[in-house]
Amino acid sequence: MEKQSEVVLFGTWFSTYCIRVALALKLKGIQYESIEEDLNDKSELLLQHNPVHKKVPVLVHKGKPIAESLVILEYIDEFWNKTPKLLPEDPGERAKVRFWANFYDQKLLPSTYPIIKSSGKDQEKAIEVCSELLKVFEEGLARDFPGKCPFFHGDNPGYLGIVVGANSCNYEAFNEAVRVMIDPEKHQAFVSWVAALKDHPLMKENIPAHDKVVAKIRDYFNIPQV
Ligand SMILES: N[C@@H](CCC(=O)N[C@@H](CS)C(=O)NCC(=O)O)C(=O)O
Repeated sequence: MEKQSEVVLFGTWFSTYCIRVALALKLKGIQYESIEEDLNDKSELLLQHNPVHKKVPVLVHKGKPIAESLVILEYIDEFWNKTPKLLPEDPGERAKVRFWANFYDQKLLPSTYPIIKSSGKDQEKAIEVCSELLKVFEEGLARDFPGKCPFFHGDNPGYLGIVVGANSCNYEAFNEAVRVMIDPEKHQAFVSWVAALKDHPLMKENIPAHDKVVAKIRDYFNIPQV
């Protein structure tokens, strides 16, 4: 077991990207110290550790900083190279998992922000754009991982489950704080995969509480309480 101070996570409790890293560390049973950053007044240490992006999360392991959540997840999986693994062993399977994690980060997740920030017709349009991308995601995952929940690796959430679940396990909080963003009728596959994730103890114990997330979304995006 690592000494506590050997692994330090600079983050904020509500950041999807930071939750990913916390989930991976918890899944692997790695002890770590958590430093809560104020994103409006970032610490000197954070800026030193991530001079390029100046963002959380940063994982500092034995004094070496690692930035960018997807890079950090791979580092954790490689350094603590014991079960449960996040990524599959087979290079072809690993490539597919990485491909869809990148699609999620580069396309799907950014498509949700215009929904939060708009209203009326613009919001309807933004929901359509997001839904089209979600369809591509669902169909691609069904094709690449036939007959199984693509968010699991064995009995546990894998790399993709952690990437997607850190945000999507809170989708009901977004529904409440903003509006229904994902139509459960149109996206039965996604909703059922997320339900399986939410049922896993890793997610049950570590995804922030619904009411706390609703309040934070309203505060962060200046959404008045209705
Ligand atoms: N691509 C980055 C995104 C990290 C990110 O956007 N972090 C946000 C918090 S959710 C942040 O630190 N924002 C502060 C800022 O932009 O100044 C990752 O995967 O780690």
